[in-house]
Amino acid sequence: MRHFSDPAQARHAPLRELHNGGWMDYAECPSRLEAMLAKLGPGEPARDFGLDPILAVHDPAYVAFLREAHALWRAAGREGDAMGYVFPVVGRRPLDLDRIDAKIGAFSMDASTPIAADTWAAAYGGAQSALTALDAVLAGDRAAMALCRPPGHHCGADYMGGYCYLNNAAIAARAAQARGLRRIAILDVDYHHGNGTQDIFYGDGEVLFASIHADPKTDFPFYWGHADEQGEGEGAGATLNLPLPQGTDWTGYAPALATALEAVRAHGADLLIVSYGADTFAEDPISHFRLAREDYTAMGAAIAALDLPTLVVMEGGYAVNALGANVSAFLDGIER
Ligand code: Q9C
Ligand code: ZN
Repeated sequence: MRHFSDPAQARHAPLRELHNGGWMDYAECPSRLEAMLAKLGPGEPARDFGLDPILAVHDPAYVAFLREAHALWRAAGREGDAMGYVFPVVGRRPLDLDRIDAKIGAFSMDASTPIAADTWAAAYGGAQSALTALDAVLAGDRAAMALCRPPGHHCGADYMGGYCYLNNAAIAARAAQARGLRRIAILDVDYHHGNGTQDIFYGDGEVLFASIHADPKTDFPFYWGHADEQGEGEGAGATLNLPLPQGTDWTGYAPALATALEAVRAHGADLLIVSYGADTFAEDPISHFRLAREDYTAMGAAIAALDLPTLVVMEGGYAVNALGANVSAFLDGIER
């Protein structure tokens, strides 16, 4: 299977994140990309499809903010990474506020998504990787992988969060629709619920969002991903959340996967987009499932049995030393 990435994706390098009230090294680190490339080989470079496919998902004011945030931070006399500390939980509205701290809060859902000097370049490169891999699938490849980093599934149309700035899976889904594919399924197997992707397609009956993730009662992002969230309006029934308890291993995971795959089949999708996270791995440092490497091959094979054109988009996975092998195991399964 061909894979795609952009060298700019390695330039996003926040130093630290707020974790349970203290500072820790930033888990979503540049060496994640290096680790995948070391195992999978250099792959192919992303081509530049421009801003339009990004703006088909994300609010222009949010994109403008992402592009200027770090410069505004520096202009305010700050050092290091731009981070917010005030969030308009109630009454968020388009106030025209100039102070960088006000802008960050308005465009974020958490304080664990810092903006460093090259964050925009990396996020932009990752989105282009997703679009390039999509192009390979639309040109006839049965499957292709975008080694996106930073990841995308936590950010919505106008907010960042959970290490995510641009929603690569959503951008690819909308681009596929612009090229004539109507019915699309997004299967999210990252450890965390893909709240941003869910938000973007919540009222859209053409795009199924099915997610298997740690129960948000115990895990980030807490406020999304509960089983009773099933879509609204035209999208009613086109969101499927399958939360699982901490400690879940393949025995508990496989039935949920079968349920999700049955929903994808029933949706009648022309294209499958997989938001793949390797943070379900037993040794992941910030997560609490117990999948083993060979489980990723079984997961890939079960997905491949759908026999749908498949775009795989990288999300999380923080056991960096195991990341390349875990991604590779998953792709082996898809290629069976
Ligand atoms: N200790 C993805 O896997 N953690 N994002 C917040 C808490 C955020 C994970 C800090 C985890 C986000 C794409
Ligand atoms: Zn995750």
